Amino acid sequence: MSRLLRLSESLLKDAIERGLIEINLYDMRQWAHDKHNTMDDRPFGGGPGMVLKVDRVVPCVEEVQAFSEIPGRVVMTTPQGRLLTQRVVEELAREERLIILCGRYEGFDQRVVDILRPDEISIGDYVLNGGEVAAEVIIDSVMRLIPGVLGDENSAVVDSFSSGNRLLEEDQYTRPREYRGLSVPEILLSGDHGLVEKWREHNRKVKTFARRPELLDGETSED
Ligand code: 6GU
Repeated sequence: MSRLLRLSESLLKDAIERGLIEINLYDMRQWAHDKHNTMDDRPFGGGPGMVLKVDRVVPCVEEVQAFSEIPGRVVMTTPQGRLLTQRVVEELAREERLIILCGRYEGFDQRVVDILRPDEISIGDYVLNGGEVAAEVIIDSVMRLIPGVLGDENSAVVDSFSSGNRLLEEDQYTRPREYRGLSVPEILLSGDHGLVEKWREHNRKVKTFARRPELLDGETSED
């Protein structure tokens, strides 16, 4: 539950207090009505690990959906899901309500997917112990696109990876002008805004070409 505390930090806390977003956390174990609160069981066919039970998870999600008139889009965090990109984040941010289902250690019985038809999402090609971190990543990235959440309405628009911007951000500098023999590029001190913008654009392109050339290919598989 300590993860929940992170949700109350800064930007998110502020957005909640201002009524811009609402976040509720539910423990699926509350829907396990047997005396041991069993949520998972051994997989049919054998093998390691445990499987989250369909007759626990489905009633839980359906009940949570019924708490509001808007059933909400069900998102499931899973390494088998489609990759979370800014495009996907923008798509999720358009939803009125999201229900993020996250498993821990174990996977879900396939019938959870068959019944709830969740939007299965992975946050990257690496292994996490549980979906909570992934859920937090989803919340963080989606939240900042909700109008009013960020102080500056424009700041989300110019970010790297927002729609229409497939370049990495340029190098940034502030005072001092020189530190350990490293100087700030002269152009940034010139006061010539046109020249500064040209430098930034060039810097973004060079940086993107060096680090993430695939971003310059234009249309990618997720477009
Ligand atoms: Cl969404 N969940 C888990 N458990 N591992 C992951 C992931 C999600 N995305 C990448 N690895």
